[in-house]
Amino acid sequence: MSTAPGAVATTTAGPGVTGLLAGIAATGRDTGRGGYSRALYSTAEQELREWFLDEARHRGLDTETDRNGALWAWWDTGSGSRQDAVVTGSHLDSVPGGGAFDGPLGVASALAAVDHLRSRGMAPRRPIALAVFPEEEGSRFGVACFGSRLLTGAIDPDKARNLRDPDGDTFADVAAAAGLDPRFVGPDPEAVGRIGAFVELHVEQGRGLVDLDRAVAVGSSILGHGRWRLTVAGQGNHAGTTLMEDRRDPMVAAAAMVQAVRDAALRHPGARATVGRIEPVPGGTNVIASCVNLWIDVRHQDDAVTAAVVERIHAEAIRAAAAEGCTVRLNEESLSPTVHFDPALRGRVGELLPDAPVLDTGAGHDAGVLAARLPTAMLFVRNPTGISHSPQEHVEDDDAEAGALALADVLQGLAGRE
Ligand code: HGY
Ligand code: MN
Ligand code: MN
Repeated sequence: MSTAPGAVATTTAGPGVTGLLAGIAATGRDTGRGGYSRALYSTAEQELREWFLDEARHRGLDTETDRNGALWAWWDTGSGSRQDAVVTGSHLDSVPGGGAFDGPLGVASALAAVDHLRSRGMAPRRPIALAVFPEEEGSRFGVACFGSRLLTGAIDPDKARNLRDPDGDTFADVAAAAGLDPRFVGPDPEAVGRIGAFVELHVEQGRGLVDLDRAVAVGSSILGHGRWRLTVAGQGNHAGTTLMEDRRDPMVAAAAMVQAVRDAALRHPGARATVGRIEPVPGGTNVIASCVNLWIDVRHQDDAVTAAVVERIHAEAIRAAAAEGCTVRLNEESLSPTVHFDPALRGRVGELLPDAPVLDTGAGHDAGVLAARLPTAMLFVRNPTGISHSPQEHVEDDDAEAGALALADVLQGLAGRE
């Protein structure tokens, strides 16, 4: 779908990142959990999609939604070519009860950076595109950076079509309801081929910039990370009529596994392992579960250590299941190796932002997936709480605007005329 932009004058005093984010502050608020829940193709996420497309068209950008559901907004050079583009953007979906900035800060900053460049009178010598990648959090279909994996062929399209959300709906059905043709999801070499460089601005999901007392950093690497599901099977039964000695309770085995996940990570300095989601089936207060699913997130700079932690967890899970007369199965759901950003692009970004420190990140990003196919870089903006994937995630207004200015400087340096 491509929508020719309306001819709209841009103003030098754009709304800024703060003004742009204020426009979506009410969208997808989660009154139960706090923060925001903006799952892929939920009403909230669809509203955010429209918000982005409207803001982009308002800036005279040519917008399109690609066959994987990613959004693109083009600032063309007038040559008719869309090759070697400098692309910037992030995601709009969130984790359940997430913060206001994880994803949307990068998208709003891209829009604000266009305003800055327009106010500087810049005419790009390379096309500039703003991009929004769907399902970065993998909160609905379980695969991190799902949209950028589809785009780059890092996930099999059939596997993608058949992924199911917690309600049991397949991605194919959900995507079709959102207007995609699921037959065509999958690698898009033309779209990837148009990108000369991708620069993602993101809220820092830690305290690095707080400790350095700086507003903006340049990214160096992304920690390798993966997600696995443990399925523990026992004997479902009645909570009142089943004596303790007659039980094969998968919830008890799962409790031991949660402990084992933590213990396995502690055996390897720098490793992180988390159980953030556990689902007993059927999930009744007066019901001994027949099965329990628990998802583990394991991360380490060294991919071999990540594998060793998972192996240890699996061995301990088998032991814990057997102790309760249960069985356990481990399934890998997504895995991303540690990514070091393109040295040449990172060096150029560093020249353009000479005062910005360099930070690695323990959080995954679409820039990490795209890095397998093209030069990518990241900018991080200070988060005074250092907390993320939580309503406590925060960015001060001045830092948000500093991030957009830094992004504008990078885009001008990469795509502006000398
Ligand atoms: O999970 C992550 O690291 C990212 O926030 N999606
Ligand atoms: Mn996130
Ligand atoms: Mn993110």
